[in-house]
Amino acid sequence: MGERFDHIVILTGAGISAESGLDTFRDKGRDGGGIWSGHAVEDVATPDAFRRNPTLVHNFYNMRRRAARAAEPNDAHHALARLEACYPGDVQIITQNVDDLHERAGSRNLIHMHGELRKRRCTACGSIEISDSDLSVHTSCAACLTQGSLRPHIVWFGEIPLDLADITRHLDACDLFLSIGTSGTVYPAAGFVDIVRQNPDALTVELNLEPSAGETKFQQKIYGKAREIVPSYVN
Ligand code: BV8
Repeated sequence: MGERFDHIVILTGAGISAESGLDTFRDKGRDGGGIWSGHAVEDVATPDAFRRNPTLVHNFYNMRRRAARAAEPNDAHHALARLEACYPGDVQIITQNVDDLHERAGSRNLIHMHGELRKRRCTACGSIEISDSDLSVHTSCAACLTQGSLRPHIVWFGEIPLDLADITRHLDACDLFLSIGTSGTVYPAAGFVDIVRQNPDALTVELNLEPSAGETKFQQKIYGKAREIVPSYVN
């Protein structure tokens, strides 16, 4: 990155974790590209699916929580953590991912706009707990002891993403916007680049395996595997 920026905002998606072995949503992953045991992610990651079949949805997230725990951050995660530690300007990551690979690589300025696999929320008392254990309809809330009231602290389709006001403040102040490993298919995240482009002095860059749905909105585009193109771009 030749020139000097004051506020770097980095949006990450499932593609940055792909080389850590975590399936993406829409690629031809091990489970056939966004399909989980015969269910489209959009059909499992919804409040209605949870109401209809909580055990199916718990199992979906239990499987992904175990996979995330077994995965390791890759060179792309480490490059972003180094950038935050060493760069003279502000570096803020906004991730759509629910794994904790950015944290485990050392990133601290991090917003999980779609929640986190390691957190569960009680629908009875609202408390949020951190735990790596499986969730089921028999699990009790540690705070209010209600059985079966816990749900993954994950933003499902049709639910409002977390920390949007904070995110908008970062996007308004941003002079470099990097979009890494996302297909640009889910809103409002896919529309963040439009907010940044309202500032004519901001530079927008897409780093992805292939052009995303929003590729024409970016001034610069770099295609390849995140663990190769991200370290070479940010170092
Ligand atoms: C909202 C957590 C209102 C869950 C996720 C009808 C009804 C209700 C809503 C809607 C509707 N129609 C449209 C909507 C809006 C909806 C939406 O956008 N739907 C889409 C399908 C059209 N959005 C919502 O519902 C959102 N909420 O709208 O609320 C509102 C909003 C604002 C203010 C007030 C009210 C909530 C959406 C959140 C859903 N939860 N995740 C979970 O993880 O289980 S979404 C999930 O998919 C991700 O979090 C991410 O956001 C999204 C896209 O995934 P990506 O990360 O991009 O991954 P993908 O597989 O798609 O792409 C991977 C990319 O990586 C590819 O481009 C690939 O080329 C690249 N790649 C692969 N390997 C590599 C690589 N790149 C580099 N290196 C590699 N090695």
